[in-house]
Amino acid sequence: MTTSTSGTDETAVASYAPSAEFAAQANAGADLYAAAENDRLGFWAEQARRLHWHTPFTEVLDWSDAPVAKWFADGELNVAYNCVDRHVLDGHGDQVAIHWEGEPGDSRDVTYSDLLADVSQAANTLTELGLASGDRVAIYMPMIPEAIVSMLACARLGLTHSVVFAGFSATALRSRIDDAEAKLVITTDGQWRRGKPAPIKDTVDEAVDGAAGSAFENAAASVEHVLVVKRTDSEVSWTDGRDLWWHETVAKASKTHEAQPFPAEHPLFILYTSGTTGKPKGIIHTSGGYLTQTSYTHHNVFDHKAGKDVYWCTADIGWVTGHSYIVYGPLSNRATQVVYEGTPNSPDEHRHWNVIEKYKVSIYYTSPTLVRTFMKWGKEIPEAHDLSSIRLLGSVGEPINPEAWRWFRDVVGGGTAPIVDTWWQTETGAIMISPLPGVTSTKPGSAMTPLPGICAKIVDDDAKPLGNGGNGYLVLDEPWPAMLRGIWGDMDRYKDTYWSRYAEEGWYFAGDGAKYDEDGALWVLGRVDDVMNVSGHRISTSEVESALVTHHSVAEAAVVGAADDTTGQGIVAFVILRAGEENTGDALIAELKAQVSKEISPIARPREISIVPELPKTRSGKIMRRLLRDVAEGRELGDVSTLVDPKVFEAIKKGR
Ligand code: 6R9
Repeated sequence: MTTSTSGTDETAVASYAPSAEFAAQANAGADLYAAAENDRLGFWAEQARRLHWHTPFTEVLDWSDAPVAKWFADGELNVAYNCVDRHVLDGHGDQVAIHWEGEPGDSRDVTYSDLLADVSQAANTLTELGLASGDRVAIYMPMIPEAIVSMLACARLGLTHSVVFAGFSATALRSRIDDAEAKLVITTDGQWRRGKPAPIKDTVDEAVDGAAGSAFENAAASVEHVLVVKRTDSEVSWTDGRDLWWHETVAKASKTHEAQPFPAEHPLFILYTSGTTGKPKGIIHTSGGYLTQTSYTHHNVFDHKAGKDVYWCTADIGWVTGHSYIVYGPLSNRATQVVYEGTPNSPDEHRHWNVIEKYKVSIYYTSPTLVRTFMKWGKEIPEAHDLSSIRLLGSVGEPINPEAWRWFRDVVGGGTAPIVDTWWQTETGAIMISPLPGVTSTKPGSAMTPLPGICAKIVDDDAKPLGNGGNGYLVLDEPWPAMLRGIWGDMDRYKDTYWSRYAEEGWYFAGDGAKYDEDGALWVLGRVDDVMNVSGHRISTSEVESALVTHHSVAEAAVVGAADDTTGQGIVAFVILRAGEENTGDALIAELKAQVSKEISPIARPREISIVPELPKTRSGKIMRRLLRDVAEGRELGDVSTLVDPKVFEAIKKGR
């Protein structure tokens, strides 16, 4: 329902109020903001009591060792017990935890009782292998239930997992194994990708063995065992004594295991951020605070109702979104969720909509880049399906342009589903800025407001807080339960990266630009290095991209600031056309430039626009603007190793 139009600048947009019907049944009401404001730490203590504590905490926050926080430090809990055992003990063992869809069309339902048996078996095996609390385990697996079981088995034993996205190279895997000194690697023989098995164990062998002349000459010193799930029945090479089959070990172990409590600050996982330069950063998360905030946000932001909703987060467990919103948040809330192994166009572009119809998915959480891909494929595809089960949509990963937001709501959400645009980071561990779906009137493209209990500010270079209309840097000015506790093995880098910019104030520097519009809604504008400066005007790449995709011919756009003698930076855009749209060359380019002038202002008019068939993306779906900047400035390309398909550049250069 469109209720109001506000403002006169480029963010002048209609806002969408929650329907009375949705608001009446929502988990979270406006009182949540008041409660958190009134007594922030008391509020978090109450949220922490969503969990089962073996030893209740008496202390909420200890910030005396800032910037390393301790939350609920004298409490003890077991994360896996909270995600599995207690639901079974509460009588919900027969509820489906995971509706798993394999890419080739096989499927499996895993109930909470099944999950408890599986996690217990894995925990017993890991114990037999000599692993003990505090040891690190690398997980390099496709999206199969055993990946989730492995994470939970580690959590159960106090082992710290490091999940490495299964699309990463042997070199990337090895550097993460070495950095964390992992004793065990859990993997599969292969994975299904677009109807074909692709090897995985081979990559693990290459990483763990090393070889003369490769990036790593010697075998990984820390790795004692490699545990292998059979998924594709592919031929693999085998190292006796080191390698073990899951079906010969885990599947034969005892199905009972008693979970022991661990202190709230026990490390739960390390997750390496896809750093584009330098050594990857191993972001450390701990147990009690992390589980509190993932559980709280999953319940309130997604309005999740245990036993009723069918939830689907389309992320991969190799990313933080998979950790927090496939594994820990949803399972702590006794969700029934879909886990899908493959790509969205396998066997065809109907796959997601078929899955939604099959399981009657009610909450669907995905990324703007996937929404834009669906737009490119055409709305006839989702329109051929009954998507009426969907009652809430979520977006994460980058700013969602208003055009994609409206398409998502209209075509996928039946014109009524609220959209939660959730801003957060690997470092924040859980959602920080987002609408509450029964409370907030949302504006397409804005993440709106910090959640109850979360404090954020937009400030300028001199730490001056900005008001409505202000455009500056996003900082988090109070500690939060799921915050990172450091960078593995490099606390100086932790302090330097996040806490040195506003050291005096003691604020966390998020690295994102943001602004408040005249109604006080918060717009995340993208990484600070994605904010261009043209003739002294700060213009965000995502704003120009949004303007471009409002043109009916454009499916997706990426914008970079390229060095310009006169204006400092000039705006260079790369656009992909929608299927069936004709490329009329100069005429179309002139139209697109005019469109941006009209939507934003003539100062945002791109200097150059290239029509290209693809955009370079990382495996997590982020556009690599750094590389586009290289193209725009006529430089040799930088490091392309994190790209899905390095060959896209041949096509991009032809388009120029
Ligand atoms: C969860 C995740 C973090 C960076 C973050 C920001 C961008 C994420 C966003 C968003 C605008 C949103 N980002 N969500 N920007 N609106 N709703 O994506 O973590 O991979 O660490 O990336 O992603 O730039 O700083 P991560």
